[in-house]
Amino acid sequence: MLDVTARRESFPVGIRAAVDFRVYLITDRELASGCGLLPAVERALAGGVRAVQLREKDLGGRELLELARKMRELTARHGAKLLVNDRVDVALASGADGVHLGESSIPPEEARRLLGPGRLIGVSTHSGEQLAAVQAAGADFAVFGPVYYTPSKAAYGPPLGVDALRRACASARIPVFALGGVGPRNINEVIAAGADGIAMISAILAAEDPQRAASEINDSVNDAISKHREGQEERS
Ligand code: TZP
Repeated sequence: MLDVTARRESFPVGIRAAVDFRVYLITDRELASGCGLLPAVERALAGGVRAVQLREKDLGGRELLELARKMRELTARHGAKLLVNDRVDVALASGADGVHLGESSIPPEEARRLLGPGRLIGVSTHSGEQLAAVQAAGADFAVFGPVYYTPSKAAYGPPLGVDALRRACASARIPVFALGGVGPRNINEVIAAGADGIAMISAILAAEDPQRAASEINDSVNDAISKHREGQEERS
């Protein structure tokens, strides 16, 4: 297995530069803390989040575009990336940095044809095979999960577990973000398993103070990555 530094160096140079975030915040306005979605995201950005996926699947195109434009304004102010779930048209119209595709979305190759080379394509995956397939199809990064039980999405089926994450990361040549029940308690575990970053909804958005939660999670991810790299250097 490649160590984490060698694995990262094996990523295409463009991907290493473009996927420059470690905490990927996914929106769900049903779960946003009392203050509402935009203020909660704004606090998360103030706490250090540098990538947001707008994922409000029940909104029609017009409403989603309106929200995407507001998110674009907020994320740009904080130097953060914005990806729109599933909707390439809304991503383009809002000036987002890219799109996030799921199993029922158009394939990554088609999204790339529409978006061009300069925008990001993230893809949700649930197995090592899917991860290999989306990598071959030109995805810039993958989200893998659910790793743990997640009360927010029991519909995603049983957790895949940390061993599945470890196996998927070991052969991936694009950054992998662990998703599903990921939060302060298990950041060290998913980073030690090889994840390049983490993705989450509730650990930040449903927190009483999304700014503090984001800032603590950001620090923990950075610490976990440094520790993991040091551990690997000592062993080699
Ligand atoms: N896909 C797999 S699990 C999940 C999605 C969108 C939800 C994760 O939510 P949380 O609150 O971070 O566990």
